[in-house]
Amino acid sequence: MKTIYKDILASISKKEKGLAVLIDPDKMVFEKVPSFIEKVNASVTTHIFVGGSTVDENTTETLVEEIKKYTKCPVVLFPGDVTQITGKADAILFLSLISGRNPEYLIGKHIASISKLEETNLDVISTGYILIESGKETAVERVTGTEPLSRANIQYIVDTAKAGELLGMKLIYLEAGSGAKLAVSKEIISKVKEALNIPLIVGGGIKNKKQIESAYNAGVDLVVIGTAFEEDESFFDDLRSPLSVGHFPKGEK
Ligand code: 1GP
Repeated sequence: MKTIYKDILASISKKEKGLAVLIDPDKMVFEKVPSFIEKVNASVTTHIFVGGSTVDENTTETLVEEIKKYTKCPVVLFPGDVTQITGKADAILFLSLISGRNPEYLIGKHIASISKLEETNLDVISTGYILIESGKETAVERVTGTEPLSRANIQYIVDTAKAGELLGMKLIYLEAGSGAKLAVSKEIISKVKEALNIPLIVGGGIKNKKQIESAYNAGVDLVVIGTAFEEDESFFDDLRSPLSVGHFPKGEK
């Protein structure tokens, strides 16, 4: 069994921060994997997340195998669907969309995934996934048929995150949605962090170093970025030198 979650906790206890690059199997051109991963390796990236809202069956497994040839970074599945589960990765965010009221995304897909998951050695990380309003409709909203939480009602977001923790979830992920117009605000992050005793992940609409640092300063433990790297790989050049905070060490192969 891999120890990705334990490693995250150990890094947090040393006040280190994580940066995950999200690769969508639907958007990544297979031939570009070696050069893309070379940039990931030269940057402060600590994790590679793989997943998307709609992905063809088997594409994820082939992509994960290819990525693993070139990096020591742990590969964590961030699945939009049961078909994206593969034992070739190191861990999986076992996401329950606790901001929504669609039973399929709260528990249904989880039950459907068990036979597949039990064939793997993935580190299964129970994650409270909270979608937050971000200025326009996002794929998560469309695919799951759920409403995001209002940005203005911070106490409700805090209570949702805390309920996730008290239900035994090991991580909370505040999601503005891929390509979000507005990233999750500093105010929301700091209030949620204050209430939690488990690690906090934030993603959606984060496009530059300043936004990453601002999220860290507000209390995020791990930032997730996808679109900004898809649109411009030179963003990795800004992330070669250490940011204002230390980063988790990369994993061992
Ligand atoms: C989406 O949080 C991730 O699920 C990343 O979002 O693509 O906007 O970076 P971006």
